[in-house]
Amino acid sequence: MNRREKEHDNTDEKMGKFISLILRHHPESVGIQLDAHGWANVDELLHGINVSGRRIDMEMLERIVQNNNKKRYSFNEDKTRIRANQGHSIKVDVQMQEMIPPQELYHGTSERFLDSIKEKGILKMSRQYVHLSSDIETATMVGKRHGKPVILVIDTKQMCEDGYTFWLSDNGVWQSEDILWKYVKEIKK
Ligand code: HQG
Repeated sequence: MNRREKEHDNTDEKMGKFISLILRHHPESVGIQLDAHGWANVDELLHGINVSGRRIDMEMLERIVQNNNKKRYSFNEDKTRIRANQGHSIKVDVQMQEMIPPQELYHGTSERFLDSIKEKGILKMSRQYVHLSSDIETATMVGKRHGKPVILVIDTKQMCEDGYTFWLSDNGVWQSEDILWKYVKEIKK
């Protein structure tokens, strides 16, 4: 990657984070609204971002959607609408698929949250769902965002037997309701 491409990449990454913030948490920050399924109008989004003082065009947005390392966003078929695939705090229904998970999944968190999680369980906190990873490596990355990472191994098999529902987002992130501590079968530090 040459210097110009790197700079590009940097700006795309920053803009991607801003777009996540808009599409998951604060559409009003650029004066737009999402529909019931989390879709934003692409023209309105581009306009709103440009009015906020940042510079974006359709080409940049397409590049961000295409290159995003976690496939965080999707366009509709004619690219007139865009939404985040998961991670919302605002109440939208992105129509995730209900699915039977593998026998165990992983929740990456920080060591400093452990006592509280032991007492109250793994809670959704500000998001719509608890987020679970299908591999330890990804869970470690998630945990690192909050401090010293800890991986909680979740007994999803038992949860399914007990009637819990799981969903898989379009970009492969497992989601559940709050998880009681008794379903944590191992702590990996
Ligand atoms: C913790 C990223 C105290 C929970 C990732 C987590 C993910 C508790 C934090 C997605 C608790 C919430 C979501 C309790 C849970 N007491 N702390 N009882 N229960 N917590 O960011 O799962 O890169 O809302 O363990 O990859 O870290 O943005 O959730 O540490 O998929 O696309 O409270 O965000 O995706 O933090 O991350 P978050 P998360 P993106």
